[in-house]
Amino acid sequence: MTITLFTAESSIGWVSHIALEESGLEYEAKALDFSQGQQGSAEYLKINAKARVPSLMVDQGVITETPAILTYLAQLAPTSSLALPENPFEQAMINAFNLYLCSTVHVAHAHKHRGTRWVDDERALKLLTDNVPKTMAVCADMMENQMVKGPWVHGEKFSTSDPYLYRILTWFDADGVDIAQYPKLKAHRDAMDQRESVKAVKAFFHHE
Ligand SMILES: N[C@@H](CCC(=O)N[C@@H](CS)C(=O)NCC(=O)O)C(=O)O
Repeated sequence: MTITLFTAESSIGWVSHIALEESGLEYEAKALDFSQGQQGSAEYLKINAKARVPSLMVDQGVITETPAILTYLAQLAPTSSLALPENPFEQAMINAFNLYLCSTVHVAHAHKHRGTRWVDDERALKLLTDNVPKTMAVCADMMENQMVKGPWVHGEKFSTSDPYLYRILTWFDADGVDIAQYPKLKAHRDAMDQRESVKAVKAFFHHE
């Protein structure tokens, strides 16, 4: 099977990219240039009409939405670090965490640069942006105190939640959240930085 990931440098596409590296599957990554508006090009809209990344193109079609891509990759690579637990409750915990990141934390972050998705009034836009350090800190508190077990999100076993949390944590500094206030989250980001999968994605984008 041919697997192609459409991603972009400053995007949530990193999560699927790191997961592909963890999976051991063969794939190709293609980076869109947001500064050129390539996500809205006629060619890309045929792949993903939502004009967003990531999109994962496989033989059967195109998968969008990070949690869906992660579950798919975990099922394709059952002997990798992404492997889903057999226990349905443990699977639900992974889904619940990934969906919290998708529906709440990523959306809180998007208020910083993508506020025009919701409002066009200048003052309303400024209020949305100004609120980002506060709303992201609420999410950080929730993850630190209620969700992340450590060393990985769900405890001793790595899962798809770990690349996802990592990407969100890389946004903390720019979002005005001091990660030093969150020991478990800080340790998680540091541990992920040591993984070969993360180093490979950084190298792809010529980071560090
Ligand atoms: N819910 C989607 C969100 C995808 C998304 O919002 N991607 C952003 C990058 S972080 C994007 O493609 N933005 C392009 C734009 O807004 O024009 C997912 O989790 O995959």
